[in-house]
Amino acid sequence: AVLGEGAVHVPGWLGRARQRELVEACREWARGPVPMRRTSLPNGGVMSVRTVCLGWHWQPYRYTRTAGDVNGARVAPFPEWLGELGRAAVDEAYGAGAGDGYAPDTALVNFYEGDARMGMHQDKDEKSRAPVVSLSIGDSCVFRFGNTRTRTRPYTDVELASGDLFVFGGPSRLAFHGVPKVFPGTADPASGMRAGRLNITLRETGLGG
Ligand code: MD5
Ligand code: FE
Repeated sequence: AVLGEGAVHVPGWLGRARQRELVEACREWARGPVPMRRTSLPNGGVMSVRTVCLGWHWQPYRYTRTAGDVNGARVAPFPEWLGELGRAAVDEAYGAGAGDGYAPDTALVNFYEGDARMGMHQDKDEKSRAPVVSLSIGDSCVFRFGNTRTRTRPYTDVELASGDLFVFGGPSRLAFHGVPKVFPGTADPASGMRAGRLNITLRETGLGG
């Protein structure tokens, strides 16, 4: 389904075996070298979502190679197979060949447990305007897809379920968006998730090196 120019939702794109592989990989990444943690914000707040990064470490509001706000360690490398998955995702959303040249160099893995949510925001810390590939596993959620001007209406609420792919490119790349609600206990155990929601985003930082 196309929600806006460049915003394409592909329900059930990841098969269950692929979901389980990704969950297993995320479990490993969550252990380190930089452990998955709630990100502290400059205003003193703490995000309810837990995050671990690959390739580049996101901290509000920049990308670094080391996690100065966690334990100072260098983040785990971004694996080549995840780049391949990203190119396949862009092909799926935009058509064969569209993923050629897509070269994500960072992944943000978000884990939503309990009442974890994500407020409306824009992803604008990347210098590249290449698409963001979003993969959801585990509990279903309400994803709020907004507009590029304000964090309020108009927006469209979509339910994202385990295995869903969403690609945000073109004008939608800078749309406000958030996750106002996760539905606990909706994860299919065959996804590899016992509880909670996992979201993996692939991005190009545009930082090079
Ligand atoms: C999530 N993560 O479900 C979402 C999926 C984040 C974040 O928002 O920043 O970690 S990514 C959704 C996204 C990315 C880029 C643009 C747009 C949505 N968009 O224009 O709507 O944990
Ligand atoms: Fe975001």
